[in-house]
Amino acid sequence: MSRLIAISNRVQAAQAGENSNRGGLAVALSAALRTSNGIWFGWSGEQTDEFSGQITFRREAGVATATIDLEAQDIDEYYNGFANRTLWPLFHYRLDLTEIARDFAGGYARVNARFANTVAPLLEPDDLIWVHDYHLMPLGKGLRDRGFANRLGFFLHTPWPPASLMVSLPNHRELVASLLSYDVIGFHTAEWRDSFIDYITTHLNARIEGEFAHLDGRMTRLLICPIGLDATEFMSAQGTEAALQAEQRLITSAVGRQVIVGVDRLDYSKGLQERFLAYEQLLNTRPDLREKVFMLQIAPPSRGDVASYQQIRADLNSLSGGINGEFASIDWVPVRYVNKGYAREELFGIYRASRVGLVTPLRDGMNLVAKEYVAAQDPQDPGVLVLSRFAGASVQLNAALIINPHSSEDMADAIARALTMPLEERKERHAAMLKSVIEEDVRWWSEKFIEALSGEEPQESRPKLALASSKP
Ligand code: GDG
Repeated sequence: MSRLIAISNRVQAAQAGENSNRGGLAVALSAALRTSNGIWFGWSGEQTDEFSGQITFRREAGVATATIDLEAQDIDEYYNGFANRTLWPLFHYRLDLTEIARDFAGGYARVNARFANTVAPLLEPDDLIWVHDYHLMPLGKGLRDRGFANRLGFFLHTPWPPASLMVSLPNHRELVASLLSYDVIGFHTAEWRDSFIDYITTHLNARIEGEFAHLDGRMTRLLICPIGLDATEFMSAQGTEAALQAEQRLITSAVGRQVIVGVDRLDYSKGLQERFLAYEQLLNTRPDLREKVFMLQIAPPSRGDVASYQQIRADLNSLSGGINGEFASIDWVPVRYVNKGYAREELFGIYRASRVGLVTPLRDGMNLVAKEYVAAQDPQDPGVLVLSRFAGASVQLNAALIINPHSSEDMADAIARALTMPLEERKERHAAMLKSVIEEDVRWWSEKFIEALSGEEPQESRPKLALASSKP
């Protein structure tokens, strides 16, 4: 069996059942790495005065990790710069927030080269190499240029933007062409994959045959592979002290009111302002619901070094204050807005105590919170998921109430409908979604990707490939 080498911006090995803030990705990759005796390589999250390429080897949760420290300039230009101020907004269709700067592009190229140089001595010819996310798109080409012929895979956790937005990146052709050095590229949904195909056929003259893209004699499989939840691990929170306590605490403090919950990293892609405005719309148009519901928004801050994140924090403080100022009474606070994180078991209890789960991103590669909300419900008395049509999760969780997050009216109507939905309909919708959450879980996802990375071809493309290879 080949060894798996996972490479991502940050390294976060984790054990199933471990009570931490690390999500399913860390647990699934760790499991695959343990089985294959692999290594997880990436940035330690630490800063060093001068980059030395020195690798720190550890064993965390039974996984071999290899990490490097980065210089302040790397962190500024690569991580806070090109990754989080250029690519993240661009890939979430926010051209208005996309900052184009040569320093950023330079830092991105430099750090990707540093990753390639430092990981290279660890690689053996049979290793399967799986690179994660927009931070490391050129890494595959970097390894090819250094002579590696290994199977190389890349998984994009975000959406792929329309070609008309992608071209606003000065080096777009070079960057996207570099992705075709990988043998497999994974996307959450057909929409993101098709958007990628549109770009590479229009701007690179790539050719598509079945699931494969062909360019300059290389071929890359474009795989739709939606990430799942570590459902077994997450659902094992049921009945634990921490989950029960959190559930009970929320129910007691609700004094008979229905809870509408949102849990999101504080990020402009998650549509939080729009969600608050929709809730305000609900309170305005449905006075009968006032004092009968409240919204709990958990939003741990992220990427606080980036100005647009400071801005969204200020906007939400002001929106939640405004709504509470307008509607609160002496014993009712309509919005509970909490800027801190909770342990996963507590989150389970919080989801379970909530009648409505609001997941309303403006754009989201997948969105695992939607799957967590479904997994935490009592199947005999489940809550209702209100889900944005612009989240990748809406493909699998199409039994949710699917909304347009740009319309306050649409969202307010869906929340009102969720609050009054009859038990039978709630159970039916929930059962359909739970099936997908359990069957297409994070292990299913990593196995599907690794199978493709190992070179197993899709059934339907075999005859086509045979034909192609018989041509002179
Ligand atoms: C990217 C893509 C894609 C949040 N608050 C707390 C907490 N969280 C956890 C959630 C969930 C995770 O963070 C967030 O995952 P998402 O999938 O919603 O979003 P991103 O962080 O933007 O992730 C996304 C994902 O990659 C995987 O491919 O789905 O589309 O943007 O697990 O529960 N966890 C804890 N306390 C909190 O307060 N413990």
